[in-house]
Amino acid sequence: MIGAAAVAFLKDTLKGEAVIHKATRVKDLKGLYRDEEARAALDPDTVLYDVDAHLPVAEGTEGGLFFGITRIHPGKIGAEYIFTKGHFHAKSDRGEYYWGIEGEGMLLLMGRDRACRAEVMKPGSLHYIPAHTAHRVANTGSTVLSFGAAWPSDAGHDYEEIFKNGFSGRLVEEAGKPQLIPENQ
Ligand code: M6P
Ligand code: ZN
Repeated sequence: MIGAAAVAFLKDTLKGEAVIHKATRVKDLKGLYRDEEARAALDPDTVLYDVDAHLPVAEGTEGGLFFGITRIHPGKIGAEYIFTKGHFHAKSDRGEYYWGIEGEGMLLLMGRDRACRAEVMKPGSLHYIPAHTAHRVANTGSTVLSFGAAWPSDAGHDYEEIFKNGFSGRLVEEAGKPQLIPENQ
């Protein structure tokens, strides 16, 4: 039997069967920005980034894969570029791929030892996220940053650790350029 694919992947959107859409708003990022006052002053319902994800199996299924497209709005909260919450995987030994589609950004990678590094994201850049490594993306450009992701369906998300201890590096604008500033290393 020959059939049409159940999902369409068009540049930076996904449409079709088993595709979910999730928006993350100012109120979901409480305590994560260096300048909490600046965050709290914004409309809590403003969307900062959103994700289309193809989840063909139930979350937690061993041996499956998930695929997502994330779009992050440009801008800063205080001096810090708008970013994703960031997470370790709940099953910490699971890795992930990210790749740049449109716009400019930086991927922050932090190991369990809290050593932090950043990789430049741009259209066509491919990023391997090793196991046991927290990952967060910041939009350092002036247009929407979109990136793809593929991860194991049993990886899960551990946000708790990030809400508790944060990342050990922050991407802030200094003299008009992104700088990686160490924090709580
Ligand atoms: C990528 C994947 C998803 C993740 C999303 C947003 O699409 O890594 O698993 O949910 O980015 O990132 P976060 O969950 O850290 O807000
Ligand atoms: Zn992940």
